Amino acid sequence: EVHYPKHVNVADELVDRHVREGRGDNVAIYFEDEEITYADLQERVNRMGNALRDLGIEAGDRVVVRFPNRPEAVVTCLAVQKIGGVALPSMKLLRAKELDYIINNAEAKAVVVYDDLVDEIDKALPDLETVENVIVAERNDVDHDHHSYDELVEAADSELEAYETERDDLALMLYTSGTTGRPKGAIHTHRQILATADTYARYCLEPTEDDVFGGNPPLPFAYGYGDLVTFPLRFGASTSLVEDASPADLLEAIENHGITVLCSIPTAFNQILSQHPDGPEEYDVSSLRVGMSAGEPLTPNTFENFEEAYGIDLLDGIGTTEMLHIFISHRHDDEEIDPTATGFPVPGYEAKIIDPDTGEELERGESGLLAVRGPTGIEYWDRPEKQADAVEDGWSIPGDIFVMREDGRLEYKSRRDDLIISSGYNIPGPEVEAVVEEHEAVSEVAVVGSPHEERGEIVKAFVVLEEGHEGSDDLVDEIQNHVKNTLAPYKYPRDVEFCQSLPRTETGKIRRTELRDQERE
Ligand code: 3SK
Repeated sequence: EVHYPKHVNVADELVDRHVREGRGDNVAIYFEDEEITYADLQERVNRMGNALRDLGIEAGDRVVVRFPNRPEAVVTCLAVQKIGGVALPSMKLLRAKELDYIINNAEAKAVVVYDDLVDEIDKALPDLETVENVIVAERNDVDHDHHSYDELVEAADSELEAYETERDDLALMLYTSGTTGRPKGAIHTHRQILATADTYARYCLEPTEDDVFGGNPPLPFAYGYGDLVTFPLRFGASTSLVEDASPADLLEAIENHGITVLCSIPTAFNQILSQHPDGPEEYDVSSLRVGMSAGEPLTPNTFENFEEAYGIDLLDGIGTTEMLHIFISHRHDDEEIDPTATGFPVPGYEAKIIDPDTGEELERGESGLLAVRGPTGIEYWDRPEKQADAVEDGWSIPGDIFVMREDGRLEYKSRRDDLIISSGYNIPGPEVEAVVEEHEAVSEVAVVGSPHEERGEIVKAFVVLEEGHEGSDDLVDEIQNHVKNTLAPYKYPRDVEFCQSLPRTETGKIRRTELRDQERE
């Protein structure tokens, strides 16, 4: 079990503590040609924290942070937390419609945004009920009429004492898509953020001050937040941030920043392998010591090919936004990693497999719902009905079907619900259906995940057309563009199949299971 004092502030633990203990000159963040030390980071966090306070942000207030993987994102999240607020990082691909729901649901007081991403905030702004201030980091000459990040920070004081937060005060809120299409706010405390580092990272990765964490998961994805903010800063190590990293950008960052812990998802590891089969000859990747993989299941094939080409083990693991980070994983010191399994419960967590209908614990070897218990757990913002389904007797139920093998290893089988997991993105089928249905040519639609070698699954739409319309490539393009323009583009159906009717149950519900099974045949 991991214990924390009653009063703890995650920003103080991740930044100030290192300065107090003499690590102020260590590099905290590598970004392009910049090296930001812990002392620099402390000053930037202090100035931003004071700037937010000067605008009236108080303890407990939610602040939206909307950036690509850049230092300002880390600085702003830590600044919000340092003054006792709750950082709400937003996925940069989200559109006004999605931002509108999330920001109003969280009742956020302010938005801090990169200028390239301000347009969707501007579109949503007339409907945002609680936002009092928008602060824009001006990096690309985008016109706006909000506060300037740089001007506020420059005018603010560089000294700031961390607010005396309690360990169970909220510090981070991350929205996750459910199958109903209405995103849910997963809430996390100062203690829980630290616990992800003090369980998974400490025991599975064994980091030291000399490590450099790097990769391409976006910071607003719980996986990226842990890998690229919490873990490196917890251990006085460094993080290498790369904005919109392509495989070549990642390889360059490994060479330039000396990345030791490479964090990504299977799709990206496969892209590195296919686009740079001779990567270790093109780039100096000798600094690498281990890889972390999550977001979707890692196949034995990818594990073996990466090991052969790059000489490191990819540690597969599974986490969720609600649990904040990985709770089942392989460990760096495993004598032999079995790539056909996801691994063992992370030290500090317990896992069991239960019957989905009765909740009874199942025998080893039987497949059922995974239930987990540990220092993090599922907790939603203002969604009591979802909360009741998600936690039973203190056990969180993430919604995945697993088998616990005789040796205690856990083997992933599938998702329980209709969530499509494509390239690490969670895409709720019903949300995409609702948007496809808006197209004038569409009469009915069902959206399911279809297996795909590189992406794990892709979004596939089965479409019944209105009378008088005919399926064509142009219509497929139109439907796809309509989804891309309405929702985050990664949600668009990469495959559209026109059909005469959809399979339905007696009560008229679409039998998505039948369509899913058909795709798997
Ligand atoms: O998808 C995962 O496996 C994951 C891992 C860590 C944190 C969050 C998520 C969704």
